[in-house]
Amino acid sequence: LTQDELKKIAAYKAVEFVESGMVLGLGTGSTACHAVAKIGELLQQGKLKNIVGIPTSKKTHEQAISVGIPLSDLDSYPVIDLAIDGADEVDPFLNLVKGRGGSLLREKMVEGACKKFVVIVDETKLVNYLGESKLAMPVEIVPFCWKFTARRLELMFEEAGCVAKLRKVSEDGEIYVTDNGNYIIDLYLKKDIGDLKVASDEILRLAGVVEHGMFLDMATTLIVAGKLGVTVRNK
Ligand code: DER
Repeated sequence: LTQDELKKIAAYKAVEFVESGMVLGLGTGSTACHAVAKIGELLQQGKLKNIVGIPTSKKTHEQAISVGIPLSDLDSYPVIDLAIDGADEVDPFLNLVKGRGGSLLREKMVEGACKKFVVIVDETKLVNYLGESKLAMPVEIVPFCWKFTARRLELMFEEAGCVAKLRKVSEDGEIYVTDNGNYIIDLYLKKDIGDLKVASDEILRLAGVVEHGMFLDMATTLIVAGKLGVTVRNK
């Protein structure tokens, strides 16, 4: 089974939790897009009815429209029944790293408004602690004096050997701009970031920071698709 097939298996399993009449948070990324497609298919077949989707990115907004999912937003639906989204890393306590696809702010807003947040991953996303993959820990910041903010973030996690990089669209140097008109600083840590809640609060206290990609104590259910099959685990 390819990684994409595993992502599809996890996504389809999560869609089994969807009931007619639900308001759904629609995630962003290569795993969540399978769930969005499946929901559209079930609506089209009449197996699901009266669904309202709350997209977590412009990209998901477009995909949802293309598959016929009626859409609305948090202003109209401040409480959401169920969100389905992927993750970049999942630790044993269902803490997540998200945002390597650039949508962390709207994802965190939508998923923070949900009664149930189902995370769908292939087994490669499982880690012993957040940051273990040594890949990017994204932080969305305002563009104003981004170098200042990047440097402050780097110094904040100096002991963990932190290097802060401004996310670019491509090597040619065009700066990546989020759906919200902000920049993303990717933090690369050589060592464990320590207490996640402490790190989270410290990052959010820095003026210029909008939000970060650690989703702590938010997920309620984890669906993992692996070589041995698919597992569902509630927090
Ligand atoms: O960027 C994001 O937040 C995505 O949801 C990411 O966490 C998972 O993306 P993937 O399903 O393409 O790996």
